[in-house]
Amino acid sequence: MRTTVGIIGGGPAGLLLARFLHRAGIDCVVLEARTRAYVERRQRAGMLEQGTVDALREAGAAERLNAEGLVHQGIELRFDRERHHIDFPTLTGRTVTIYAQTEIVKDLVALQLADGPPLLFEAEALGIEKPESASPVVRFLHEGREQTLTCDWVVGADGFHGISRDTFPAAVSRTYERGYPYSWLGILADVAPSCEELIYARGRGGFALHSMRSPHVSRLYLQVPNDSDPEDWPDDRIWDELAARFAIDGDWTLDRGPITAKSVTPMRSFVHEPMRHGRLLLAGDAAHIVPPTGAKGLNLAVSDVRVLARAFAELHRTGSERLLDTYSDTCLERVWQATRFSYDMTKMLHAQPDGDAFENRMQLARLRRITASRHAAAELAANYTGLPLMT
Ligand code: RFL
Ligand code: PHB
Repeated sequence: MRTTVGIIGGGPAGLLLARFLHRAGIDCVVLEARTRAYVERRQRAGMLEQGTVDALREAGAAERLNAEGLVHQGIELRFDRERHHIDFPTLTGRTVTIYAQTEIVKDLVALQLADGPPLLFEAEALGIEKPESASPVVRFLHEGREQTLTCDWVVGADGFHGISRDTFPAAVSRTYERGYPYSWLGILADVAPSCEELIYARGRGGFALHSMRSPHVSRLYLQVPNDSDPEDWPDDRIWDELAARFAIDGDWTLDRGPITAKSVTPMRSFVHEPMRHGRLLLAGDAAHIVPPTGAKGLNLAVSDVRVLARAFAELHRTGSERLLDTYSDTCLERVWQATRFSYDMTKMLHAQPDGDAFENRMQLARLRRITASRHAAAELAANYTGLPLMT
């Protein structure tokens, strides 16, 4: 097989890039290791920046998002049994939209299979040969045999555990990493959300987040120690702990319902530099991951893809590689800003396992500043709703 752009990974980054390329008249092939059912069911992100919504519209993939996405005007911060509303339109003129990653993936897969370039499921990339040459080759396993895809360019959109990043020679790779001493226990529940907007709570026992998937389905997260076993968290224990962490002085109750999914996710910050080597370009989680407290992972994957799609379109139109040459630097500017914001939000809202009294005071002082100062609130709102693309 031969194509112009070989895309490894059929997550949001790879699928959205394929849509953009298809619309620009550039041919590509997407290789996805898992089955369609698996990628459409993987529970992950839910909060979309305005720029992400705009990108999905530009790609012609927003029909259901336009009808079903829930537009939110802000978030609520809870601490010290108080609630504080951060109003995005007043502070930034922007809003955010709740629409599940599972639904974005379903929409993109359906479009791709209907009229897009090839998308192969159960096609696992094994290696990328000659990324420095004009014709890199992807070796992959499909229908029981090893096959090859010869490309002009290869995009590694194969997530944090993919193979693309490891193709960079050690001499050119620089990695930056930070672990955190806590994880998130995430649940999906068949119950109407108990709030209109997302609630980020710094409770006594630790962090909790109330999000949602639809007017009938709630998505909630609880800070738990690393290596926690979901089996140790029967449903009643989860609801009791969530209720305690969201508790405020005044009227508010957390409605409970049947829990339909439960999983534990560790938290990590990771950045790989550069994002390009020869004719191999990384996009999304393959190059960088952030703890989910700032809701930035999917949004960063989408902004990488916007920059990349523009660069390929310019190459196709004019023959210039100028935007491909600046791709890595352009994306990394934004990646580091999102990494900083995710780190700050994580540090501000999670209980320190060692109960550091000084750190606790620092967290409260930061939260008090945000709720007391319009400038401090505007800074949070600008980052949360998404910094502009730096092109
Ligand atoms: P993905 O989604 O991991 O997709 C990569 C795809 O590549 C495939 N693959 C391979 N295919 C072929 N050959 C190989 N050798 C392959 N190796 C891997 C995989 O099967 C997969 O289909 O990466 P992508 O596209 O870069 O997208 C990134 C996002 O998924 C991720 O950043 C977000 O989910 C992060 N995230 C959030 N981001 C937000 O912007 N807002 C949120 O509210 C938000 N909440 C979250 C999150 C992530 C979470 N978890 C589980 C880590 C909440 C959670 C709990
Ligand atoms: C989600 O809805 O899954 C979600 C929302 C906001 C976050 C993280 C996850 O910060």
